[in-house]
Amino acid sequence: MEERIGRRVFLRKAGVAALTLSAILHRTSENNHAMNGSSTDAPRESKGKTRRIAVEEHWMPQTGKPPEFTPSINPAEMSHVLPLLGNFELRLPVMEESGITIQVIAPVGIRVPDRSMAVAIIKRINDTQAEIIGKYPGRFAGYAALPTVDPKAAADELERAVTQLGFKRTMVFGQVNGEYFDEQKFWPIWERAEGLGVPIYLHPMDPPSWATKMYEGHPELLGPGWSWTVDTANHALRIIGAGVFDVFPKTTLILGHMGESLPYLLGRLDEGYRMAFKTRKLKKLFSEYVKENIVITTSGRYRPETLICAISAMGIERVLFAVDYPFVAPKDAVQQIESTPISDTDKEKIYHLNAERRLKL
Ligand code: GRE
Ligand code: ZN
Repeated sequence: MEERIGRRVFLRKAGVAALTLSAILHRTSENNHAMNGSSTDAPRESKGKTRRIAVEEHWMPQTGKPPEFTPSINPAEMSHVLPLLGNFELRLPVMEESGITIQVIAPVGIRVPDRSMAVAIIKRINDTQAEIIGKYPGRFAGYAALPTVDPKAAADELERAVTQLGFKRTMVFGQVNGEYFDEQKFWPIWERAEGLGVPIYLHPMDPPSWATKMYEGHPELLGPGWSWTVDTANHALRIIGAGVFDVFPKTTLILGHMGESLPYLLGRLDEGYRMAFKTRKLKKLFSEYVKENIVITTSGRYRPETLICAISAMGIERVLFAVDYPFVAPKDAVQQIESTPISDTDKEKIYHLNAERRLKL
């Protein structure tokens, strides 16, 4: 209820935001242009023809205060995107502009470390997300948020979200209180996800405070560019190394940001594992788990050569389109795919066919 009132007030205030929307997006494109030297024109020729399903898109309940989800990001740097997180009226025309049919959404950075509050907060967020999705038929689908700090309750909330709210997938935001999901205490989540047949999207977030020692004196390495990638890739490798996919072989892990660089490392990971152990305890090679239990998405800003590597390493069936809205502008994300020399058939797989199958859309 509070959220609904909050959103209405926010929408009224968004009259101002609407005026600045094109300035906001223009600025985002300009930044991208400066960084990549890529063209920012939307690819008009394929607009309207291809279904485009973007699978790592964010929203945030409007609390009236700036989100505190990550101390590694300067809120001032994010001031042009943060107002977009809670506003669904503004995002529809932006989706339209880039031919994005459906956004699969998750609340950004939801990791509640306090066990006594987590279940109630997460349930409310999932219910609010279901309400939002219900308001815009056919335009949004959702990931279940989970109170990961309480694994048994998280498994139950996953089941509730899948069976009652229709979220046939979940997104979790990294370690909680310094504990990673390879640990046996979290296995009820893997077990339930496998039983329900739903994939788990492992989204980056800040590493635990003890891990930031290795970035000491280098705040420029914190956040999406590096420390999140390192933490998430390491987390995925811990999950493989712990044998989670041997015990729950039907689970699918989704990694954003081009697989958090794992597709680049396949041969090296197998070689390292061979050198580290005389006798292997895993049933398969690391590269086999990556290619059989992981699918990746194009969220974030990358170059065409990165996408080519990802497709070559993972196979075209395991690469899904994502924008990471509002942190990336949809037209830049589409441009990223359009400027990659791949066939139209492959683009169809990336834009929607793979997502329809993997995310049960
Ligand atoms: C993300 O969701 O991946 C993200 C954020 C904040 C900043 C950058 C970013 O949540 O990629
Ligand atoms: Zn994201």
